[in-house]
This record gives sequence, structure tokens and C-alpha cells, in this order.
Amino acid sequence: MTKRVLELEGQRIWVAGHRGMVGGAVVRRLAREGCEVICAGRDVVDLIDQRAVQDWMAEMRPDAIVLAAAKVGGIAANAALPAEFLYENLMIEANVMQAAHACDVERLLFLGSSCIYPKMAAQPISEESLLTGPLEPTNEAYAIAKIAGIKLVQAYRAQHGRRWISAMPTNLYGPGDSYDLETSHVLPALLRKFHEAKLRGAREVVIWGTGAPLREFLHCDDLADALVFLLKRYDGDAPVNVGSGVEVSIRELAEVIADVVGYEAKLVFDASKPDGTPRKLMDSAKLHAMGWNGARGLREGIAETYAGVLRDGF
Ligand code: GFB
Repeated sequence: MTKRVLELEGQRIWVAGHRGMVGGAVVRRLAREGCEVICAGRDVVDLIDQRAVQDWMAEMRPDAIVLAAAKVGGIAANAALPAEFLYENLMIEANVMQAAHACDVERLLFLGSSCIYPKMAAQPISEESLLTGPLEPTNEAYAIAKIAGIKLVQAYRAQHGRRWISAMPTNLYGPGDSYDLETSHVLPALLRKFHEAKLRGAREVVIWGTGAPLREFLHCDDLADALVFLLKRYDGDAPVNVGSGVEVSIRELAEVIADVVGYEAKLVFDASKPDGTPRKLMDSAKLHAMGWNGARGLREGIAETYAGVLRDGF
């Protein structure tokens, strides 16, 4: 286990993006650390607005920031809205980091994504493969914004000695996810499709693409646990991958979800929809070597998520 670089107890920590799935999970996890968590919705501070971010930060003076705020979405949203994904994410990162620097915020954890790596990166994907090949076109805009965020973190480290870090989560799911069938990621979309098929007694469930792409899935609460671990212990220039090691094809994912929901239906593959990256499995060896390896099983995580949906609705 690596030694600590930050004691969280008594610290004021701003979780930017607390209404999102990841930010919400980080807020829940930080509740066990004896720190003061500060949050602000878009109505209080719009992260696209540089002046508003600077004023808010100067007033609140956090000791550390978890930068989980981002414009996110699944494959269709990414492909349809490249200007929004690029512009909003660049603005959020730049505004928060420049204000954090101006306010002398000592620790900052920036969240990227596994889609920053080349489409054809060797698998499992190590941190070293960043910028070694072309990106997947369906999410290039989002990936470029997130790569810029990693480079900003490294630039503030190099030029100003900031102890800021970046973490790259794999595909995520869990409480607080988006269940909008047009814009969401695959796991929540299929959970909703199977649930609604069960209610209607439908014979078929439509799966986008061929069902062949391979994806790795991580529960957002496991990600939050890993992020708190990194906040306390990691102080390096390179981003750190956070994966579960659990990889399935989209067809296999549909089968697990069918089993959790308890509804058999014929899988119909809609080839007019894109597959995206053929395979996206993170190499999380660096994180494991530091001492974190706490991901739950996929079926268990989906069952917990479905129980939450049955309780609270989509
Ligand atoms: O989760 P997803 O939207 O994003 O799609 P990516 C993963 C795979 O599931 C693709 C297929 O091959 C989809 O075609 N899929 C099958 C579906 N049925 C569905 C469905 O009903 N809805 C959705 N959404 N997909 C995203 C990136 O890529 O991953 C983001 O666009 C980000 O930038 C995120 O990196 C983690 O894994 O392909």
C-alpha cells in the first residue's frame, strides 16, 4: 500500500458535478471520511461561465476538488452533439482548473474516460497508449476534451507544482444514471428496455449494433471508492485507469440483464446503429499495485441497480 499524500479529515472538498452519477457517488463515499463536502448546482455556479467559477471558488476556498462535472452520454448522444461535448467539457475543465490555480487549491482530481485511448489500442489498454493512434470517431469530440483535461492537469503540475491528478474510469453504471433511451449508455438503456418489455409482455428487445463489441463495466460506487483512495495516496503525472476487469460482449450484457430482470425475449440487433469501439478493456494494474482492487461483480452490481430502479423509478 502506497503512503498517504493527503489526509481528508477536516478538509473542505468541492465535488463539482454532484448531481451526476459519479459526483453523487463521490459525495456518498466522502461522507465516511470526516471531511466537509461542498456542492453547488448549475443554478448557483454555471461551470461554463469563467467569471462565475472564479468568484464562487474565491468565496468558497476549497482545499481539494473532485472534478466530476461533465457533459456525458452514450454513443448516439456523442455522435449527434460533437460541438456540445467538445465545447462544454473544455470550458468546464479550463474554468475549474484556472480558478483552482488562482485560489491555490492544493489537490484536484480530474475525471477522464476510457474513450481517450486509441480505437485500436492493444488490450488491456494501459495508460501508456494515450495519443499513440487515432480515436474512435463516434466519441472523438468528448475524447479530445478529456485529453485536453489530462494535459491541463499535467501542465499545472509541471509549471506550478500543483499536486493534481487524473483518473480514467471505464464504462460506468449505478444509481443516478441516465435512463433516456436516446442519449444514455448501453447498460441503463438495456435495463430499461428489458423492464418495459416485461411490463408489456413484448416478445423482442432491440439491441443497437451487432452485439459483438466488448465493454468493461464498473459500478459508480466502486469508482468513488477508488477515487477517494487515489485522492489520499496518488501524486503522479500519469493518469490512472480505474476498471473492474469484468469484460462482456453487448450480447452477453443483454443476457445478464434479461436474467436480472427475469424476462426472456428475442434479441433483435439493429445494424443501422453504430458499434463504436470494438473492445475497451482497461489495464488497471497500476491502481492494483497501489493497493486498490475493490470492484464488485457485474451481475451483483446490476441486480443492486435494478433493485434501486424498482424502488425509485427510472
Ligand atoms: O454505452 P454506449 O452508448 O457507449 O454503447 P460506448 C456501448 C455499445 O452498446 C455500443 C451498444 O456498441 C452500442 O451500439 N448498444 C446496444 C447500445 N444497445 C444499446 C442501447 O440501447 N443504447 C446504447 N447507448 N448503446 C461511450 C462514449 O461509448 O462510452 C462516451 O460514446 C464514453 O464518450 C462512454 O466514453 C463511457 O462505450 O460505445
